[in-house]
Amino acid sequence: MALVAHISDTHLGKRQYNLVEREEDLYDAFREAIEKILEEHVKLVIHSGDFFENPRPPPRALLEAARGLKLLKEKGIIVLGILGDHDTARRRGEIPPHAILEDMGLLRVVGIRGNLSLEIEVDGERVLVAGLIAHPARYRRTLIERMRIIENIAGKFKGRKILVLHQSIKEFFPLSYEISLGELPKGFNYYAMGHLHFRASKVLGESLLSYAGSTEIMSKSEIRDYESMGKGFSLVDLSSNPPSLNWINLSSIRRQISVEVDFENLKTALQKLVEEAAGLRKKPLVHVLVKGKNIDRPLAYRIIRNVLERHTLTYRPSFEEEVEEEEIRMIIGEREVVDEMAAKIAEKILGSKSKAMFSLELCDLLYEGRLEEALKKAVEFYESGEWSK
Ligand SMILES: [Mn+2]
Repeated sequence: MALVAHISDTHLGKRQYNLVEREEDLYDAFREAIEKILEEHVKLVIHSGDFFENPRPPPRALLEAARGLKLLKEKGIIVLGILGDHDTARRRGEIPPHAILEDMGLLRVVGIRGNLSLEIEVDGERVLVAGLIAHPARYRRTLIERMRIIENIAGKFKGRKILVLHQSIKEFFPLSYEISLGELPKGFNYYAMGHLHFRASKVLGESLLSYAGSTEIMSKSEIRDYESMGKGFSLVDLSSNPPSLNWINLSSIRRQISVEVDFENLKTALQKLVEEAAGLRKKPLVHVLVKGKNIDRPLAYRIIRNVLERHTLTYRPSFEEEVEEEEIRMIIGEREVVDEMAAKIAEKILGSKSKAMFSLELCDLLYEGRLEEALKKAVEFYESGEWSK
């Protein structure tokens, strides 16, 4: 067996910004990925979790999944998957959507019901695929225990071995993680990772680890990575040590453009953006951060709407008010002065005294780790109706 397609975080059923077009975009990306997988003559497809956005996906998402997987099955391609944090059933007695696909013979799930591994035959060769359901950080100890069990299973198996996980690894995402590289079970040829939405890979001696990344831009924070790395799935050749990796890009992905513009240049900057985006297959989604002093927001909204409305799927404006230099210098002073200045600045940015007071009190409470009180305060503020003023 040589080629394996590794796909992840397809999030079918997700509807970004509650736009039906964005739900469609994710189906488009999935369909294109299936088409491209078929072109590559792979025999095995690994899905490393978050197949669906939610454990109760809309029927449309299930239909898209079933149709895609059926095309693979017709070509004799085996599909194996694990559950991610998004599509794991959360209530007792509830089954994950994957169970339907499994029942139809379209997908085999590892990492649930005590099935931590599966031996399959690919091109006349025995292959071990082990995997675990996504474990949140609070179940780290269970995760580590289960990874040790998997390491034992792998130790007894002669042949190619793949481990599938849906976790964040410290070395790839130090901001939030459940495990570090050194804690992974040893002995696998390929570590097929899901959960982090960016593409990443690392050679570990004779083995290869890679995050396939998400198939579409699921949030604003993924734009930069998409621009530099593209998005799609991974093609892994297991015949060498370490295995080799090829990123396959999808072309159906909707561009998202994130710009920072000075209020004075708003119109010209947006016009230029529209010109540059004219050749795109799908209308882009634009995030605009308007910066400046005393921004005339109604005017800014008008300019943004006039220039972008017809040329974008949607636009997401946000504002950043510049703080006077004098005000910044004063902040480095007495506590009372600081509080007073902070209140002034917050009022300027948020547009009302009550919102400013609320935000500062909230900051204080959170800073001191008083989460319960902060939550109570937030609920009170929400219920008071002050937030919408
Ligand atoms: Mn995830």
